Amino acid sequence: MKHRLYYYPANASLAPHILLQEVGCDFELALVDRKQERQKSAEYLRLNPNGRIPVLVSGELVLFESAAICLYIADLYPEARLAPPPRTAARAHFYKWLMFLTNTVQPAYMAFRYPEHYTTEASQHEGVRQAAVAQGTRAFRVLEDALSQGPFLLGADYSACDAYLYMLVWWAQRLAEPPSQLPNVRRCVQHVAARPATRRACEVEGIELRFVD
Ligand SMILES: N[C@@H](CCC(=O)N[C@@H](CS)C(=O)NCC(=O)O)C(=O)O
Repeated sequence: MKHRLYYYPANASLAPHILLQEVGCDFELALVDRKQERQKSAEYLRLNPNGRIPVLVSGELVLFESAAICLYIADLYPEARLAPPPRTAARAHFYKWLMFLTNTVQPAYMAFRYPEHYTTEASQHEGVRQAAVAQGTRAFRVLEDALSQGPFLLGADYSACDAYLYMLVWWAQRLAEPPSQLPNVRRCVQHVAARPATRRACEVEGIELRFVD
């Protein structure tokens, strides 16, 4: 089955893109030009009524939410071992980390990056930003501890969670004290950056392959 990933460079499409590269399946990328606000076009809103990137189209299936797309790819290509087998403790931890990344870390970053979405008062933007940074810092401390054995979130085995973490840490380079300064987080994203699939995804998107050293 051929997949089509609607993307914009370095957006929330990056983690699903890395995973499509990992599994080596037949897929194509469709650029959603954010500069032209194409994510709000009637055509795109039919795919994702939220007007957000990414969307994956696989035959009849139209899927939004980056983490859901990652889970779908991991399940569709079990031979790529992007997730532990279902009904195991490792699989439960895999769910936990992916949900933590998408429910806690990603919204904190979004509040830092787009405080105007979290308050109607321009005078409160800085406060929203500071609270978001504090929340992100707490979350990354939890990840840093979890990565103490490492190098990946599930220990020795790479999984879709690590691609997701790579995307978030890539974004977070904008912070004054980015999480890539945390030694275990850095080791993890370095391992992800060293994977040919990550290199290809960054190359194709025309974005920097971060954390190569
Ligand atoms: N929870 C969604 C969030 C997606 C999201 O925020 N996408 C951003 C790009 S990183 C976007 O499309 N922003 C454009 C907009 O909001 O108009 C996901 O993970 O898929």
